[in-house]
Amino acid sequence: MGVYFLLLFVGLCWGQYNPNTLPKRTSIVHLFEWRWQDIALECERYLAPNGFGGVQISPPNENVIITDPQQPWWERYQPVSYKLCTRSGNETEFIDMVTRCNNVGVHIYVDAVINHMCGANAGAGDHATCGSYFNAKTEDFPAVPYSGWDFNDHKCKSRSGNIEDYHDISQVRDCRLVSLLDLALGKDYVRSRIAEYLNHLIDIGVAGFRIDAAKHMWPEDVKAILDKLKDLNARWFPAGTKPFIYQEVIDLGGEPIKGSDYFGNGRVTEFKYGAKLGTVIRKWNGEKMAYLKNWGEGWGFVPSDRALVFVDNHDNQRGHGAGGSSILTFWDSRLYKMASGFMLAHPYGFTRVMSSFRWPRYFENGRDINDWVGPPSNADGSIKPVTINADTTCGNDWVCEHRWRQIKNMVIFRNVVDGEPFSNWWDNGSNQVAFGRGNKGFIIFNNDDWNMNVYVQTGLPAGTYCDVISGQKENNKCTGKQVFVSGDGMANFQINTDVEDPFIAIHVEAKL
Ligand code: QV4
Ligand code: CA
Repeated sequence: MGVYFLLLFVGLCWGQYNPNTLPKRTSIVHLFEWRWQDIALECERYLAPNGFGGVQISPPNENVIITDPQQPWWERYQPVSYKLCTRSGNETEFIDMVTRCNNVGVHIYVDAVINHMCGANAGAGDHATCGSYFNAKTEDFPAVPYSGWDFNDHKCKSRSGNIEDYHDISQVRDCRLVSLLDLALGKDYVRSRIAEYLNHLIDIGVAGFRIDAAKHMWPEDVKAILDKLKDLNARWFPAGTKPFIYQEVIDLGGEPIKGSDYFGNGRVTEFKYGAKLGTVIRKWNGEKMAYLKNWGEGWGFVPSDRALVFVDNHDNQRGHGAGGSSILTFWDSRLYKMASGFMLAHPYGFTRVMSSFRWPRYFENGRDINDWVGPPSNADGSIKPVTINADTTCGNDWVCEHRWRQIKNMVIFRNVVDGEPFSNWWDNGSNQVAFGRGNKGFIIFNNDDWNMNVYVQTGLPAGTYCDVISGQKENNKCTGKQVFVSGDGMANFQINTDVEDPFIAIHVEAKL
């Protein structure tokens, strides 16, 4: 009996840090701006068969419709109510997506925008994705309902009412982030409306939440909301399972608010990860891959089991949020695949793969003035479906990085090596590096400007392995390079600088 209670206790106390994916499914993908019906299809036809653990979806609650500029992607970060209708779909389609994805073992993680409502300048009327009336000026949101009493105006001490100084902890929490009406999360009434919204999603079957703009909420207010949440729906999750919580806290250092302030609630997004990895792979500021030997906490990141990591996200892939110009995105595809390969092979953190849409970037004075452009859409504003081409890529300007062979195969690699230690590190003192994961997998990079031809210890059993970067194992044949590992675990790797992808990855499930 004692063991049972111990397991229950362990389950209870660390529940919210546990991503709640099925065993050996170790990544989620952010299907940014996808429609619910397309996500349901992708779960069944692609994500489940390829071992993705879940999907982060765009905010599913009613948002303001902005016409200047024309329906920017960021209008979805301006709530009008907690009704489940947006350009991605209505409540029926949302329920269908969660049910179908859960039924194939791919879980749903909701982007929860709970720090604020719409911008102060969003006007009044029913220009919202569910047609609900609201009045930003009078802070009237009858579809929740919220009134002027439910916002932080009296608590904010800044001159403009907006956050003016990120070194003033109270301003960051109690004033408006770029004029977004700041909810009074200190009030039980507001906490209860938000908990009602999140519990409605839990009843439908979601597995957890990205807490948007967590830095702008007092950790104890977030905790008070989380304490009101139900356990996950027992139709798909073991009894007593807590929702997975990962909080968006941009902490690159230099501000009083730290990611660790939020550990009591769940994991946090580690933005240093993508910023530093981009700098190393671009070989900027004298950085080189040999320095990645102590990657993770050794680089000042939060503890691995409190980290949600990513190469880029929907903000910093377009110059919003944090990370600056070092962030690698699909626009830098060759380096992006290397960074994604490194992230997915390395044991640090829980990994999220970005899946984007293409937009007409247009730089003026070094800034992309089209950074606002929303998802591919029709003349009536409806979002275009995700079409799948014969070569498995996506059409209609959906980038589908998660379907790129190199990235999809590294998601599988991470599943195969799950639980195995970081091992057999090798480097040439410059930008040729390699490491293994126990006796299950091995990866090697050549990011130098000269060819590589080395013999290194892989830690793998003898045999012939298919490189899952240049190809994969199909019908017991390698469609790309082959690697021969000898009885002592040694293998020869040749990577010329002109190859499509200057890295090789092998694992025991891609062995002939
Ligand atoms: C502008 C001015 C304001 C002015 C206001 C009113 O900047 O100073 O007061 O007009 O005249 C959009 C516009 C922004 C506009 C604002 C309000 O871009 O120019 O303010 O609306 O009208 C996304 C976008 C924002 C966007 C916001 C709301 O990135 O540009 O603002 O949605 O539509 C910090 C936070 C971090 C945040 C990051 C972007 O610590 O939490 O900034 N990241 C999250 C999300 C992000 C989202 C929000 C938070 C807000 O990842 O996508 O912002 O929910 O680092
Ligand atoms: Ca706030």
